[in-house]
Amino acid sequence: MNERDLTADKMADCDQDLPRPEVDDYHGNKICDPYAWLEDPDSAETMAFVEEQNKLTMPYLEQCSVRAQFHQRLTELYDYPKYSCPYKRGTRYFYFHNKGLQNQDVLYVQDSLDAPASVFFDPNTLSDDGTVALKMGRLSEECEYFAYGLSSSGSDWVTVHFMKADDLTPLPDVLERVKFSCLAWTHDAKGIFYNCYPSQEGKSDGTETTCNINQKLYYHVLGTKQSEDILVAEFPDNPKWQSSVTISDDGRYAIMSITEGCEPVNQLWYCDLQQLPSGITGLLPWVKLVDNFDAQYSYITSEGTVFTFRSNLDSPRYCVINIDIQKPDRQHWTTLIPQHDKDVLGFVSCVNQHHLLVNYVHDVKDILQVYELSTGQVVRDLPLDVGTVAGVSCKKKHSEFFYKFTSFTTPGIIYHCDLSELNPQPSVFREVEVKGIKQEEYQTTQVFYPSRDGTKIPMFLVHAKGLKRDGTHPVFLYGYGGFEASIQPYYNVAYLLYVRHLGGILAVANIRGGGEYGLTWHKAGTLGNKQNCFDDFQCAAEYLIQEKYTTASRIAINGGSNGGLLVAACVNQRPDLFGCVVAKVGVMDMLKFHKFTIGHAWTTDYGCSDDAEQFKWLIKYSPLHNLPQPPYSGPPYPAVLLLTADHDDRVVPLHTLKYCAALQYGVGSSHVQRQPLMVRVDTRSGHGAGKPTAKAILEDTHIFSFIAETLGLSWKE
Ligand code: X97
Repeated sequence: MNERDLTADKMADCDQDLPRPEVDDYHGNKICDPYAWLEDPDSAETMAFVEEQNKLTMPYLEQCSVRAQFHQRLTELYDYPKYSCPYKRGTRYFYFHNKGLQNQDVLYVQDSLDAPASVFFDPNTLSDDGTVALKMGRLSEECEYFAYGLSSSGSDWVTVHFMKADDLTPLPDVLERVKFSCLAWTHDAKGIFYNCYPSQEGKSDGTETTCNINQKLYYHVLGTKQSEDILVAEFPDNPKWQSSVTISDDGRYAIMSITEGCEPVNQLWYCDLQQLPSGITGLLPWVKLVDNFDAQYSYITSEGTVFTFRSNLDSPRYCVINIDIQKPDRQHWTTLIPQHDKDVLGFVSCVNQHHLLVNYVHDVKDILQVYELSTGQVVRDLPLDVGTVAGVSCKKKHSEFFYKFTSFTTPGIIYHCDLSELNPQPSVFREVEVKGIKQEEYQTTQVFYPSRDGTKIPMFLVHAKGLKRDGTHPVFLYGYGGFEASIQPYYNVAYLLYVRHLGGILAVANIRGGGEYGLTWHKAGTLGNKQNCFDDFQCAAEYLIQEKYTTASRIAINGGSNGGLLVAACVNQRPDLFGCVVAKVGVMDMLKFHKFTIGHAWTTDYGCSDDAEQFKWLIKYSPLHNLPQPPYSGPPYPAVLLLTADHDDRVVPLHTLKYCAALQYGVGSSHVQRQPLMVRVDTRSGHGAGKPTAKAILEDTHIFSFIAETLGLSWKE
């Protein structure tokens, strides 16, 4: 197909009897956008569309044959106690805990690890339906104050509040218009650095689609009004820049990282707070240690003027470097821990004054070690089972630390270790059990399958022990493939329920675009290479069929956000390869995503249709622009369930709504299409973070009921 044909092919007929047909010109290519009217979330037409869709979808989901059993069993199994690692501030310990079915985790405090715990902050008291969530909680260095963000209905917008940490007295300070923000106390506890956006026209409750640009960095002095906050950094020439401040471990420096979009690169500016004669009073005299976007530098710790960073400078698998800010020229920078031959250096944290807690990722499984800060030499291994370190808590000035291990079949084991002991050994601090699920009945394996270009792709499989490869098993195939995010083993009772009661196999494909093997793996799935993600995912399905786990009609594919794009692009390319598609909060309009909220930040992974060459990449796979036009007579599409929510201001609902309309128009016209093509639009809900437990259980119930119904699965007691 030549380019002209390709474009002509995407020119949806504009003869549809719809209001305000829109045609856009991209570098001389006319692209019709017949459902552009769905971009206004508040128009009567959009509201009617959503209502009509839900009126079809919700009764369908509610009548699925396994729905009641799935909901009851999921509620039962989800009702197990969940804990975070405790962390020490001042002399006390803090940890999050959920008794089982509480909508939001509760923050507890205790005087010592074996003293009774009391509630420190309970978000469940803030709303009846659990839709107000705690986002970012920061105790000041000596534990005088607690600053915390609240977000409503799943929106990215945050309002910051404050309270005294000793007697829980609320303080009157309130910070509004906060989004994608740091929250960093100065060690004197006088105030806090945070980011916010200028006020905008119209509403800002997470249902708007307004572009987020010109974020600024402020210092708020406790006890003053937000209107008096001190602007400490702004970038009027670079509206897409976002900043974030960390205070050095010794409290002396404010270290500012500047990013543009989602690429793992940042500039690095710092300010010596001790050199400010009258404190923080205006734009800070920032010193630019790195003034370009060549690599990423994440602060780990500092000893005097020697700063230690995790970096990908000439190291796609990351390394640890030292920079003495008194000798800032690159020729003086030194490598403390060089990049590993194969494994990716994950997080690094300083503990016990002179140690580093170092994580490596080896074929998608975590490794944890203790290093000497002064030499960069390993001093001990912390043995782990096959899985993931789901959390660590430590502080430079404390000798003890905690880490939490999890896997597809382990809900969570928290270990405690004290490096001040003679021969420190980690011990199990807390282990939770899920009653009703026998871990030993399940088996997790990792396979490596070839993609279209021969690249070996890792994939985890979780299924009943002793499963026969007779090609009959339903599969739930999950992928993400972007933004250098690694999909490591994690615990999810809904998955185990699918395995146990629906006879399924969980398959998690670690496709390119993620960070599983570092920056090279990530870049191999971005920009002009994005098709690699779709090839990797389709090859996962083909491998599972070829190895006689399943057949195409029994494969359900699932992804959210960038993963929603993944599954939607894959079903357009291979409608015959899957039995069911569940796309959550997906990016579906690749020509316009950069125009809404924070979409512009994703051009680092996707490119942008404003650029002629990048337009050509995007038009080839954009889910919205590669749907069939009626009359469609190709292979029927699998069952499709799309999910979005009214307060999703990360990936605005219009992506899913426009895609849904075009899918129903194009594929729904086919005489051979029997499987449903539906959308579920939730209310008082967002992109996913902070979702109350009751909503999460209901959503998973609907997803798995839809899969069971459309793949023809029945409940096994
Ligand atoms: C975002 O869209 C996050 C948007 C805001 N944001 C950036 N850079 C981040 C950030 O633009 O939070 C960042 C954080 C983690 C990972 C990547 C970027 C940042 C801000 C301040 C300081 C440092 C970093 N994200 C993507 C998303 O939600 C994926 C990861 C975060 N998508 C939805 C991508 C496509 C669909």
